[in-house]
Amino acid sequence: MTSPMTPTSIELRRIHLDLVTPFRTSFGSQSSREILLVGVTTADGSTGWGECVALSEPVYSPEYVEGVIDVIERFMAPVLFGASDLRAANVIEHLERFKGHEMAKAALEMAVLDAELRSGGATLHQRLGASRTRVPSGVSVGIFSTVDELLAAVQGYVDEGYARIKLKIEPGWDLEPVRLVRELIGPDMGLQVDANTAYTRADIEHLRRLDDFDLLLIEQPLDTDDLLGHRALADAIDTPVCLDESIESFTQAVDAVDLGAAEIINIKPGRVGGYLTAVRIHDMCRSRGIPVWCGGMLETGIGRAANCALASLDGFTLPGDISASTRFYARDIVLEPIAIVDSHVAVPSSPGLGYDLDVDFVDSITTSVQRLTR
Ligand code: OSB
Ligand code: MG
Repeated sequence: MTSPMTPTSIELRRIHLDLVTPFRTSFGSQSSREILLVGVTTADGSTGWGECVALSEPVYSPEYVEGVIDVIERFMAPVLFGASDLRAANVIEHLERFKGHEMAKAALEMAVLDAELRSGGATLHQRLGASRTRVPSGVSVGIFSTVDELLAAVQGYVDEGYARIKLKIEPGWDLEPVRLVRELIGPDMGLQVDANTAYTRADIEHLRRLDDFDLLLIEQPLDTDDLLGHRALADAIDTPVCLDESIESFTQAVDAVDLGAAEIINIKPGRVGGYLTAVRIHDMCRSRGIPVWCGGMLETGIGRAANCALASLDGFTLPGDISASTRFYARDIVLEPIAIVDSHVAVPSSPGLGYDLDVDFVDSITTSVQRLTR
């Protein structure tokens, strides 16, 4: 049992990173990433960092960077400063009064978890009780203006050693690109698609044509709140239906499985309110035979290291969106960038979430800092 801590300051640090190449999805195109880092320092002097997965705009989920800063500053930080028994395991409980804002809560829990693990000299991997020491690395490939550009990009990722490919799709960019990529990578490589809610129930017959390409899954084709639509789709097609945006809590995960709306779940710790809730969803899915995999949100090495530890749990039976740092960034903010060796990423073995910050580089890309104190 770890000893409780008293948080004395919380730092909200916004950084800006350019992407190595624009990333286009059905909800938009981005060429840079604004990321909120949340640092929690405790009375014993230890500091932990969390990486908030919120995007700059509320186009993937309702949360966005500026809103996260506001809700933490106005509501969440004061509650944590008032806590004398703070542990990673009760951060979510302390913040329970506040509805939603899972990404803000997750970032705070993540920072406290990092501080707790560091002061106890333990790794996240040990804390979660995971056994594997490396995880297969999948890559998420955006939408391009031409199929030639797409095929060149996919070939590049295959050459880098990625274990599976995920293609972003939308109406007008689905059957043909998927067919050509399947042809390019051959029948044995894992291939899946992600629509980020771009389709409607009227597209079920169309989406059934994806069954020809032996996909591992189709991720979030319909609206976030359309669980029954996903159930209808799952009944109509052979490709397994996987939910991402729809799952924002443990209860929603249980309901989606009960309803037959989720045959597979993409677990993103930031989206469900943290790593500890992510583990609960993993355990539930494992006991019910629902495969899970770890999603990504264009994280820096902080989130990537932690995702890697999470994905080393036994129920993560499908490759995650756990790519190398170089997939999105020329230079990562951690001293040891995440790299692919033999199609896998190694689970970090240093205390805490498993990274060491490149402090000077972080300073050089910081666009704003707020330091909240007790
Ligand atoms: O839907 O999985 C998604 C990135 C931002 C927001 C949503 C998604 C994604 C990705 C990128 O697909 C995954 C990654 O970080 O590798
Ligand atoms: Mg997705």
